[in-house]
Amino acid sequence: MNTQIFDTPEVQDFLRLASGLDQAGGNPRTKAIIHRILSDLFKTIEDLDITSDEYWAGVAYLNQLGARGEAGLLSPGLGLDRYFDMRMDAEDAALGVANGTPRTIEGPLYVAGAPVEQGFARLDDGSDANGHTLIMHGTVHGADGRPLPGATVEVWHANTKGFYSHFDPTGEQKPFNMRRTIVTDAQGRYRFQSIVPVGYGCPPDGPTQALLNQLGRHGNRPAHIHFFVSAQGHRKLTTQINIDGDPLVYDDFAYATREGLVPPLVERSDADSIQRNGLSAPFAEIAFDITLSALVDGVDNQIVERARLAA
Ligand code: MBD
Ligand code: FE
Repeated sequence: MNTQIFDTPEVQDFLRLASGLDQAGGNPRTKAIIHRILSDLFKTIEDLDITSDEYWAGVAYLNQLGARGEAGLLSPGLGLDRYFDMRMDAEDAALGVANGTPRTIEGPLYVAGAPVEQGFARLDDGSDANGHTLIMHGTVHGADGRPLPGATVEVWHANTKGFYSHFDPTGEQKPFNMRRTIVTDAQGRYRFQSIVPVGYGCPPDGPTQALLNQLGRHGNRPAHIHFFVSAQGHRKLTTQINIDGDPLVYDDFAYATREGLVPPLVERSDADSIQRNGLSAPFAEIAFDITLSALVDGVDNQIVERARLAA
């Protein structure tokens, strides 16, 4: 039987009561958001005739999600992070703001406080036995197209098991392995040596993967490298590049792949390239230039504040 009570004055009054709308204290914005979400949830329960058992399974699920620290992982998995990017893109389009390099989601695994290096950094500590050397480099350009000396390029990525330092369940990685902040040189260039990362997979026994299983979806990302790029007079860019050729480049559970963010990866095995990079074995090379967008009316109108680990 599908009980229909949502639209009664009794339920509508109850929603306002539960959301504190009849109280003088509290935060009006919180009240408005809770009133809307609670109303949508009540309506969903009625429309889909959600059972008590289903509801309490959901409550238990939220507790598991928090206990495992996976709320920030389910979020991109359900496309919410991508949705916020779509909204920022649309906001820019409406304002006539041009973006050079496309934004894409931050993800949950950034750590503040990485070592700062000038122009060049070695990201890996050489301990990943399966590591294939990667040389990545490019120029950071301003909104006017000119190179930007002194821009900061924060970069972070996974190892060959798809694990990030500070979040590695094996405990193998030292703090800030494969995390650096590189300051661009006088020509606006950044350059780093690291190893080619491998794609991330959600913890197979975790609540995010459990829900994805219910949706018939996988929980894997293609290999990728994250960036925050900041410079005077410009908006902070949050983006990633994918490793070209990864079979999941266009099948990312977190929906972060975008046109313009899959630069070619070139294998270099000639003696000259190896020597010029101070290496002793073949390596992969990625060239990737970055163009920032200008401040809007003198401010970064899209800066994102969120809880982030700092070490
Ligand atoms: C990641 O490495 C990541 O970038 C995202 C978005 C989600 C999970 C793991
Ligand atoms: Fe990532």
